[in-house]
Amino acid sequence: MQDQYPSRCAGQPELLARHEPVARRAWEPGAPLTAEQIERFDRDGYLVLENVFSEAEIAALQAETGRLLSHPAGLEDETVIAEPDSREVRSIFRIHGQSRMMERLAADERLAGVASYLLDDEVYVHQSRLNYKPGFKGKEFFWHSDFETWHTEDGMPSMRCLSMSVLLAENDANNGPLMLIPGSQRVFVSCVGETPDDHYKHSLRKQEFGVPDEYSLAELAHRHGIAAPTGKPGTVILFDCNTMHGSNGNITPFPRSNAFFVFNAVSNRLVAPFGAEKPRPDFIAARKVAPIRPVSGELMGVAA
Ligand code: 6CS
Ligand code: FE
Repeated sequence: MQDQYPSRCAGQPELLARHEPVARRAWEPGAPLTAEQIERFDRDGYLVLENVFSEAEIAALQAETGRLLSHPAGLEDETVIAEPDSREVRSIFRIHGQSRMMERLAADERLAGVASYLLDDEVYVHQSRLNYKPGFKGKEFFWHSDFETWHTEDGMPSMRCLSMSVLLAENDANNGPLMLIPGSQRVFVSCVGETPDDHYKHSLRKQEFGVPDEYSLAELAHRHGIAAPTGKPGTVILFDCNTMHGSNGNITPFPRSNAFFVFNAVSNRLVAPFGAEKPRPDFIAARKVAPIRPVSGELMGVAA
């Protein structure tokens, strides 16, 4: 398969044009989003949906998140990732495979149904994770395009994939909210520097390869600006696989915990990595495609 997005193979970074549309389906009656929301996602590469989940659903998700965080021993060891300079939990991966409530959340029509519409295909979970960004100790996530990693290290062929971040705590201007460069989804920033073996063992704690150069980042930020959407628990921020994003450290006492679900189009299933010797493990890049049948109704365990 010809590599349309070569990265980590040249001595110089390059800005390449995107080959695929962002929103793959225009509005039509019965769509889960308004025409304006679809246009905004297509233009900016991200969209903020407020009040997607009820207070009762969020309370149940927060309790489940607390349970997972307080009993990491019950989880697959490799899925629990510590902060780079402490034993504080930074992320727990494959939550949809380790928690029935997170499995149900991933299949919810308010998430998977919306992703399936925008990607105009059935979807499956490529990756899921809880990012905690604990108070005082939550470290930054440097700027990056998820697709650059998922293409280069996981073998994701094209840009037909998106992430959904379900806010489980207040994400405000102070505690390290997600920052995005609107419009950056239309440019592929190829990175310099070969992929180290077993790169994920380091990159999930602090990514240093597959990150864009400062000149390209400055170019994109000057061209498009930087947005840092905030919101209360129950808000969903969805963003295209190639939208440049990152987040600052959290030096406030207030954690910024979010549940992320990455929905990939079934037609875009992984092939061999485009820029790494061997594929990354299944807990961060699912190779078994399990198409989701979106589920409606309140999250399990919340119903009265
Ligand atoms: O490598 C990955 O798949 C993970 N790394 C980052 C910084 N974002 C996407 C994903 O969680
Ligand atoms: Fe990311």
